[in-house]
Amino acid sequence: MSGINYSDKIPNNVNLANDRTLQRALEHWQPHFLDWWKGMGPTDFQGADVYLRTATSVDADGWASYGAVKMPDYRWGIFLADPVAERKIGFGDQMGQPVWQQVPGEFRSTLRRLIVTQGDTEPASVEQQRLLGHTCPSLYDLRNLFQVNVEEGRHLWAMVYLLHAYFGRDGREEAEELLARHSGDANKPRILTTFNEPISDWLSFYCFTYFTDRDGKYQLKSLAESAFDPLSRTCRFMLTEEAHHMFVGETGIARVVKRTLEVMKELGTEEPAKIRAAGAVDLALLQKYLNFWCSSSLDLFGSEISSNAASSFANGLKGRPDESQYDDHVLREKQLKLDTPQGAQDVPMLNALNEVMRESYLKDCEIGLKRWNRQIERAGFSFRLALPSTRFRRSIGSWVGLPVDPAGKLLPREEFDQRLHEWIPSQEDRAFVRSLMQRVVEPGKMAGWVAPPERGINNLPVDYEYVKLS
Ligand code: BYC
Repeated sequence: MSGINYSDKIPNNVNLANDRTLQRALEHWQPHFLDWWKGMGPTDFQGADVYLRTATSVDADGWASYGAVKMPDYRWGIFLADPVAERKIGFGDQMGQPVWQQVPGEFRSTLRRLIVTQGDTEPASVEQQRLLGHTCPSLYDLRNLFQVNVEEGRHLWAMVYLLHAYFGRDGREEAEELLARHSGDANKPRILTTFNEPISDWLSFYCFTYFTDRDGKYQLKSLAESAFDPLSRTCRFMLTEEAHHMFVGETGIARVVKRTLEVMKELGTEEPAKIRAAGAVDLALLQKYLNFWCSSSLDLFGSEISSNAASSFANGLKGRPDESQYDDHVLREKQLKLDTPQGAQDVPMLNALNEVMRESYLKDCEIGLKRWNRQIERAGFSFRLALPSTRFRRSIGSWVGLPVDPAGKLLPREEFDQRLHEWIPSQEDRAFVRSLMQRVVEPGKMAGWVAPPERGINNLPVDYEYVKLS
């Protein structure tokens, strides 16, 4: 990459043009990233012109520049939100002291682990979604998928920038490893379980962007509070992009609900078999997908009782989302009552922070549920969608592996095993959903199982040719 105009090729606000160390690290990593994108990114669409937004600066005009781009030519950039003058540490035992512009030696490995864990999820999600383009319900959806994919790629760049700029040789090695682990790979899987689940249909994609990207929002918000200022600024900018990903999920599920309600009205029935026969997703089936992805995403917050979370908070590495909304930012005196299989237990608040975060996440998840249920109510049907209990299907924490139903009730193991597919999709359910996934690529046309969106992207009409297939 020598002789390259860095600002043009790699839009950035980190002075890349004058930073030889960073340039050298990127010269090595960037070709590996492009190989990874071509090998593990969206299959067969590398030559298509996609109507994408690109971040070219962090201000209102530049963070979303729209235009037709071939994905391998996408300009993945490196951006930090503007610095806050004289920013002070906002929580933990060093509260009130100046934030750090460099990594303190004693927190080096913990910070690196947090950044690597965050970074690992970004390419993982692109890998999980790589085949979806073949079964897109419309060009509008196809474009949204690719927008999400290129931005997850940019979020990987954001974390790699931190590794390259602040963690020396081991940071460079970790950056290579981020391209070497692969979602679902038996030998070298991604770090967190949810990111090894296949996303082989669009209903899963909508659920993933609703639930799992929302976990991303909460994790990024908590890292945006960090005393390590470059991490805070990086995450703050990533959050502006994350909003669109959750929009794709929330409106995607709303469009599925809308179409299903139309079919239910046309046929005058709530019977799943008849709705399926008409080529729509019955609401009970949608509920199973919500149960699956919500419970899987709940695991991403870690254990309810966590000494890792306690020390990350006390040391100022990772705060609570929107830390300023709380009164007490040190938490040495507080306790939280936790609901465990052994009964209610008082736990030092510092050790219960994963749970605090999980609870605020769930409140945010409820917003979409309320909207979708309002649609159902207005259509005159009695079915209601709900979030599963936090005890259901847990793979980490005190409820791990216990036979609890989505209402939170502990069942005999045998009954739980027998009834599991009343609550999460069975092979048959998944096969049915896959059968609906027929590719629709005529501008303005939609697959039969999902309603059109209310509006297009960036004020363009819904029938705009968002992806020009080559
Ligand atoms: N799977 O003390 P514990 C996103 C490990 S999504 C496997 O309970 P802790 C995105 C844990 O590492 C946001 N392992 O939890 C969304 C620990 O291992 P060690 C991703 C797990 O450490 C869509 C041990 O179990 N960002 O951005 O307080 C598309 C005990 O852990 C899991 C982050 O996660 C799991 N689910 O918190 C694209 C932020 N959970 O250290 C992108 C960075 C825990 O004993 N990561 N473990 O070997 C963190 O903040 C924390 O590491 C965790 C866990 C929240 C993951």
